Formats: sequence, structure tokens, C-alpha cells
Amino acid sequence: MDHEADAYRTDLMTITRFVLNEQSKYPESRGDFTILLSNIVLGCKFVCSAVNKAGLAKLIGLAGDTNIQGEEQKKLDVLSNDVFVKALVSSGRTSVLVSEEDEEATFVESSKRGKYCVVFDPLDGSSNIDCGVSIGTIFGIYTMEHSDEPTIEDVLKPGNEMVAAGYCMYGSSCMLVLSTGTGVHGFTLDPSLGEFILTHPDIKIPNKGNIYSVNEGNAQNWDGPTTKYVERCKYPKDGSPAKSLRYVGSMVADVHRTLLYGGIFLYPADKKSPNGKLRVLYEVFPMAFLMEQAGGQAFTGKKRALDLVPKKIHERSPIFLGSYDDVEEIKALYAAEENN
Ligand code: AHM
Ligand code: MG
Repeated sequence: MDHEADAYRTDLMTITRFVLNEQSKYPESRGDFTILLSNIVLGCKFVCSAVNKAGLAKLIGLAGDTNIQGEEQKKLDVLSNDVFVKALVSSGRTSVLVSEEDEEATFVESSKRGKYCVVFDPLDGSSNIDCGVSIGTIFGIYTMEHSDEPTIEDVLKPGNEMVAAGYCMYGSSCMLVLSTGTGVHGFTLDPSLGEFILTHPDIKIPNKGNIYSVNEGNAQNWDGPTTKYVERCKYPKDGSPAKSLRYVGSMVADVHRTLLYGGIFLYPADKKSPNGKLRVLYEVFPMAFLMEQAGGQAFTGKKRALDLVPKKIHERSPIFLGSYDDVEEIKALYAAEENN
């Protein structure tokens, strides 16, 4: 019997094994990153299970609602935030946490501190929660280079200083996509094992795609280059076929599709929101990091997204990310406008 063709694969590369292998290339590595990541993975598994049970368990509802037992129910995004904050603090490997759900950063008490700072959106795509459409968790990781008391400056750093970034998508399957700066790798949760298994090694985004992804309802308020770009997607001048439009409205889902199929995702500035909608630290940076690691680009309309230096933890920025050539085109339109 051909064992290779066996229905059961036995060389299961779990995410923990994968990260351990990667970290073993650094002789100074002490396993701290692996411990941190396994706590993030735990948070993702918890949220995945809560999202899957949401309808059944009546987890969906307004924060402040009470269930049959008279206990206060938590909205999924509040619950997810609690889970991640607790997992990250108890990992003993973090010092500063920034979550979309919390107005202020969390400074971990000294007895539980470690060298990492984590920025995250525990459950992104909130408008899609109640209708069962894919949502996700996004995270980015910085290292503290000093042993002084942590400050907010430890997270107000450009995205190019992140040491790792990723997202977990709670969709038809639960998938965790991660980069530690050596390419992008995708792991799918095997619910029977409770483990993320490497299913998409070394993801590379196609150089050019045929999909654009944007909320066109905002078109009347866009600037010139964005308007021109989207017009070109629909009415190409070079004889190429028009691009297809796909927009879920969950950044994780839209970026995931862009990563696998190619194309471009845009959340541009508009007259009402001059800085766009998406948050620099825990939405723009992690996704820009992954795109670059996969061979794509991420641009703000002015510069490389990862070169932004945030001044506030919840700062926003316009973002154009995806296939290298597609982002190159929008960069050229912004450059042309600047030269006018
Ligand atoms: P949220 O953090 O409140 O969920 O908002 C972020 C989401 C992204 O997932 C998505 O790309 C974007 O908002 C969609 O915005 P819009 O509804 O304006 O198109
Ligand atoms: Mg969000």
C-alpha cells in the first residue's frame, strides 16, 4: 500500500511545531515568542468556538442584555477582547497591549511582564457579526528593546519594526495566517484535533489580480486618484478586461481573498473621513506587513504604509494594499496628482 496516498497524513505540522522550528534558527531564542504565540492561538480558538456557537448560545446581543440565568451577556467583541487580554497578560511575555476595544493601552503589572508588546483588534468586522459573515482577529507584535518601565512609545512605532503579524479568520473554516518576517504561512484549524495545521505554506500574492475591493458607497466623497483608479478598474483603457468587484466589509475576509487570489483592497480617505477608517496599529500595519511578506505592497496614498509613525494608538490611515502591480498603479496616480 502506498503510504503517501494514505487518507491520514501523519506529518502534522502544527503552528506550535512550525514556530518552534523557525525560532530554533536563532540561537539566542529562549522560547518566549512560542509561548506568546500559543496564547494568541488559544485566544483564536476560543473566539472561533464562541463565533460558531453564537447563534445557539445566544451570545449575540447587546452588551448589558441578561440571559435566562439573569447573568449579563457579553457581546462577542467584548468577550473576545477579554479573552485576548487575559491570555496575553497571563503569558507573562507582554508589557504593553493595545486593543481596538480599549480606549487606553494596558500596561501589564511588573510581576507578569515580558519583552513583547501586542496590538490587536480582537474581533474585526463587527457589522458582520450578527449575520454570520466571516469576521476575524488581527494582531501585530513589537519587541521592547529596553528593560526600563514600559511606556506608550513602545507601541507608537512604525510597522516596519513589527517582528510578527497575523490574522485569524472565522469563516467557513478557521484559518490563522502568520508572518514572523520570513514569508507568510497559513494554518487551518482541525476542529477534531483542536490544532492549527500548516495548510498554506509560503503564500505569495499574484503580481496582478482581477479583483478590486472597496466600499463604493463612499465614491461621491473620494479624491481624484482613488476615483480615477476605480474608474479604470471598471473601464480599463489598455484593452484588458474589467476587474470584478468583491467587498465583504470584513477586513480580514477581504484581505484574505486578496492575498490568495490577488487584486487590490482599498479603504481610501474621503471628504467625510480624511484619514480613512482603518486603524494604523492593529489593522493597517499587520495587513501591510503580511502583504509585503507575500510579495505585495501597501500604500497610504502618500507613502509605504509600514513607514508611518503613529502618534496616537487609535490613529487611522487610508490604505491601498494587494498585488504589487495593482498597488503600483494607484501609486502612480497619486504621484501624478502631486506633480500637478
Ligand atoms: P470595525 O473595527 O468597527 O469592525 O470596522 C472595521 C471594518 C473592517 O473590517 C472593514 O474593512 C471596514 O470596517 C468596512 O467598513 P465600511 O462598512 O465603511 O465599508
Ligand atoms: Mg476593527
